[in-house]
Amino acid sequence: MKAGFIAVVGRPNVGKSTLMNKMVNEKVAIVSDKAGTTRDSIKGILNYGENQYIFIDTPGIHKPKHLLGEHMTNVAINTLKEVEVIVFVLDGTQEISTGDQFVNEKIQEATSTPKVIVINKMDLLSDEELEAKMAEIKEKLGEFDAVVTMSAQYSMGIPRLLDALEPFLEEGVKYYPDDMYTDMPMYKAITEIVREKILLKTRDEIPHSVAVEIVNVERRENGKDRYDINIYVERDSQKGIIIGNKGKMLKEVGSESRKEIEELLDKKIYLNLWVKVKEKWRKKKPFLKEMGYYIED
Ligand SMILES: Nc1nc2c(ncn2[C@@H]2O[C@H](COP(=O)(O)OP(=O)(O)O)[C@@H](O)[C@H]2O)c(=O)[nH]1
Ligand SMILES: [Mg+2]
Repeated sequence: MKAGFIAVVGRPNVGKSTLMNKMVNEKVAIVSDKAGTTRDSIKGILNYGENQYIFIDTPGIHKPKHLLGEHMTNVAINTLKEVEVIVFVLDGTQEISTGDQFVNEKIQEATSTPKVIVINKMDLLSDEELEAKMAEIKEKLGEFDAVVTMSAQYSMGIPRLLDALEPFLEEGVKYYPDDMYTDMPMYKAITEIVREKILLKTRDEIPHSVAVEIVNVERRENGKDRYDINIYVERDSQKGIIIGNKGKMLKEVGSESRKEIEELLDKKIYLNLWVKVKEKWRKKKPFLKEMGYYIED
């Protein structure tokens, strides 16, 4: 019996959350094509044979531009200190960038922690391109304890990654019960579902400007529970976009979210969504704290 914590890090959009979800075979983290989708570190737990792998999905590491970004990069970097092994994810379709090198600098600071590199999105790469990527890694990033090629999206390379991580797990421990696949609280899972539906339907600044909060839950003995959820944006124009023409967008977000929340809770609910403007909330400490985003160092 072995177990261990595994930090999944990389720059935004390389496929970290997809990878963690596929490793644990559950939808734990939300995924979209927008950088900055993951704002907190989220654990996904896999029991495999006798062993327990605890993956920690993290926000993308990048040079922060506002308090929320600072929180996100801090969350990722702090995670590095508490793990048995680091998985550094690269998007194999893109040249190794200064963004990847910035991540590499941060993980190299955890000198004694083993590091495995994942070349993700191999579904889009030829064998020659993979070979070239290996050489580019050696040249630009240095040596790693293992290099694994994967397609998280198409579940290719999962056993390879599990095998590569196994030597770094700790003997004789287990941290979570067998039926637990995440430590994310239910209220967080619910707000993340709503945020994902919005991210999938919007673009430009809007995905980054959205925060979601449950403001009231009414339990009803003989009927559906009622959830009131606030969606915060930074400007009136963004509010208009999320509500949509005659409320169409908000209605879609509502019905898609409700279905997924009902699956999660295994019961029917009423879902009421309200869109509110909170100017520049990403720069305001008290609001970030209220939303659970801000951490003191
Ligand atoms: N083609 C391809 N796309 C992927 C793969 N893994 C992730 N993606 C896509 O890349 C985007 C970013 O994924 P996400 O997991 O949110 O990245 P994160 O920001 O690193 O957590 C999404 O649109 C995913 O569907 C992969 O193996 N192949
Ligand atoms: Mg993510």
